[in-house]
Amino acid sequence: MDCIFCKIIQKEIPAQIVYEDEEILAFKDIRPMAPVHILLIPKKHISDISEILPEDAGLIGRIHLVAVNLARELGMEEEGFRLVNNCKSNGGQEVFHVHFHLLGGRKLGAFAG
Ligand code: D5M
Repeated sequence: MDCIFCKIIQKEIPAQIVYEDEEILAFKDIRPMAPVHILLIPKKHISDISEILPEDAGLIGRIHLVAVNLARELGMEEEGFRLVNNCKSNGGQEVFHVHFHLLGGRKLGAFAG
């Protein structure tokens, strides 16, 4: 499969991995928009959030739990952070393997897009 994030999961291309379990991977974004910018992905290839199925609900929920745990570990719990998903063209999605951006470490601007 010609998916850059699947290649990161398979360790075919390098990434700065900050968390991994059987079904989730988190790694630093290559183009950081904030002092903390981590991408969280399911190892299962799902092209975008509009493709999730009822059976993916637990997986998507666990990704959010991992994001919050990472935010806590990185000292962002008190001041807060942002967790973002971009979906398809109008949402600004560039990589078609569903992912969540965990952003923080500074005061982020109002989200207008
Ligand atoms: O965001 C896609 C994000 O993926 C964007 O912030 C850059 C990041 N990206 C692309 N390739 C890599 C690699 N190889 N490592 C780490 N991060 C990467 P989107 O929501 O699709 O616009």
